[in-house]
Formats: sequence, structure tokens, C-alpha cells
Amino acid sequence: MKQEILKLLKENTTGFISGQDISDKLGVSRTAIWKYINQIKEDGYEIESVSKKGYKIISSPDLLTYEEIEPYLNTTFIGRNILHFDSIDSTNSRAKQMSDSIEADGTVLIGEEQTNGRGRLGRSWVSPKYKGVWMSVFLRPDLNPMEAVKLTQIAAAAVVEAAKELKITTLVKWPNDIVVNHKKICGILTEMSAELTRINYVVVGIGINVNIDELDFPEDIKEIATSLKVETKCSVNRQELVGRILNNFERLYLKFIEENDIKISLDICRANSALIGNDIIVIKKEENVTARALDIDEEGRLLVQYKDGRQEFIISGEVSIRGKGSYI
Ligand code: BTX
Repeated sequence: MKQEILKLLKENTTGFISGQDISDKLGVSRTAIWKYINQIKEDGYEIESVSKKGYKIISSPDLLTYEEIEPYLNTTFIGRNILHFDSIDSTNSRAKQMSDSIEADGTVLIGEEQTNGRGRLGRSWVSPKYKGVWMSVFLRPDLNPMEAVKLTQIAAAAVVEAAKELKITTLVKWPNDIVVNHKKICGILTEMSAELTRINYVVVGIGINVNIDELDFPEDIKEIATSLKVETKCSVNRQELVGRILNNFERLYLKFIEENDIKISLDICRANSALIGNDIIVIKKEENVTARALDIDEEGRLLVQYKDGRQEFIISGEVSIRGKGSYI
């Protein structure tokens, strides 16, 4: 009911809407409406109430709730169910814990902050409150588990396209980072539960540094991390960014799931690659080897060529990659 009242208020931004009108439209008492309006105010909305006129919304909070993201969404299912948390340990961890109870494919979990945000291989992901996008898309694709790595490329392509729509140029550092000026702006963590030939569910976690100021990055990642605000020198609307990412993600995901077409996503990753054509360092267990990144193949593997001319397809997760002369 709170959401429905909020929707009516938002449709009436130019004038007042009376308690009676809301009551007639939604079939609840005026006293109940008054209580809901108070709850909406507690959520951070500024609402003017004038007797005999009714209610008018003055401002909305900068929160990543469904109501705030919805105006930017044109998806059919991804992000149509958003679970919003003021604070959460990790949206990926929570999505996995809740996997039995999440019914809607494309459910998105978003935290305003993560207290235990995770990267790959047990690394941590810094996720300060109200300053970024820390979200996980929960999916039940009918795919072979081997194909799940491609979802990381789809997510990377979606982030690059969304940033482009906001006139921000970003590059994909295969397999799971997005960078600007050689610094990390976004990381993607895809996790799944699967049997040998069948996926139970996939969680695609996307973390983006949006409005973090330079001085707010912890000492240990200062050299390697940046934010959209630092790079553009402007605050970025997080709600619009989430909407645009989910719109692009659904478009590219459906191409892959329904038409088995991953090329469109890989082409975006190739065209906006931070690695292809450059010398990189392939970090294997004990050794660091210099190579030239040549291409990303249709399986989402990175093709590299070593100094001796030998070529190798690298599977994400097997090795780490660092740009030559760069921290990441
Ligand atoms: P990764 O393992 O490639 O990168 C993790 C490394 O990145 C860390 O060890 C640290 O050096 C650096 N780092 C940590 N925090 C940041 C940051 N905010 N900006 C830039 N660099 C950082 C990348 O893993 C995958 C990250 C996925 C994060 C999302 S957020 C929503 C979802 N929930 C969750 O717990 N993780 C995912």
C-alpha cells in the first residue's frame, strides 16, 4: 500500500492530491493513508501536507528502491522485483542464502552499503553507504553450467553500454573489471549453484563506485580504484545508472538465452577492451609472464600470445591479468 500511495504522489508532482482521492482510488481509510504518509516521510521523502488540499511530494531521497529506479526501467522481468537493504553483508551472499525463497527470475538485491562485500577468491570489496551501486541479479537460466562465465561478459557489456548512455567512456578489463584511466570503477562477481549439466541459479554481483570521493577510498586501494564522480567531476544519478544497466543487461541476456547469441555482448567487450592489442602480465601460480592480448573468443576466453610466438586461450578464474605498467 505504501508503494501505491507513493506512486500516486509521484504521478501528481505538480499539484496536491487529496486524502479523499487517494482513499477512493486505493480503497483504504484516510486515517490509514495518514499513517502511510508518515512512514513514507520516515523513508526520507519530503511531503507537504495542507489541510483541504491534501499531499504533495517535494523531494525524493537518493535511495535505490524499486520506486526510485522504476522510472528508468524498461525491462520486462529483470529488476521488476527489487529487494532493497539499508545495510547488508553482501548482496551476493544474501541472494545465495535466499535462493530457495526467491521466486521471480531477475530479482535484484541492492544494498545501500555492504559490510562484507566480496570480490573473487575471498577478496573483499569496499562498498560505502549511499556512494555506489552494490547489487546482485538473481537468475535461473536454462543453461549448461559451462556457459555461466558468459554472464560476466554480458554484465560487463551492460555496464559499459549504460555508462556510454551517460556519456562516460569505460573499458572492460577482462574478465570481470571495468576501468577508467587504468583504475577500477566496477567489479563483477558471478557465482552459481549447479549440478553437472544444469544450473540451479546464478547470482551476478555488480559493484560500481559511483559518488565516492578520492579521499574516501581506503589507503590500500587508493592507487587502483576510482569512481564515476572522480572521473567526471560530477555526481552521477545512481537510480538512473541502475535502470540503464538493468535495461542493457536484460536486452543482452535475452539475446543469449533465447537466440544463443553471445556475439553482441562479446563485441561490446572487444570494442571496449582495456587489454586487446596491449601487453599484459599473465599471473599464473608462481610466475608472471608477459604476453600480448589478442582477442576474446566466442567462449569468452582471452587469447594471448607470448614472446616466443606461442598462443594460449586463457579461461577466467585460472589466472590473473594485469596491464603492463599498471597496478591493475
Ligand atoms: P576482484 O577479486 O576482481 O577484485 C577485488 C579487489 O579489488 C580487492 O582485493 C581490492 O584490491 C580491490 N577493491 C576492493 N574494493 C574495491 C572498490 N570498491 N573499487 C575498486 N577496487 C576495489 C571484483 O573482485 C568483484 C567485485 C564484486 C562486487 C559486487 S558488489 C555486489 C555483489 N556483492 C558482493 O559481495 N560482491 C558483488
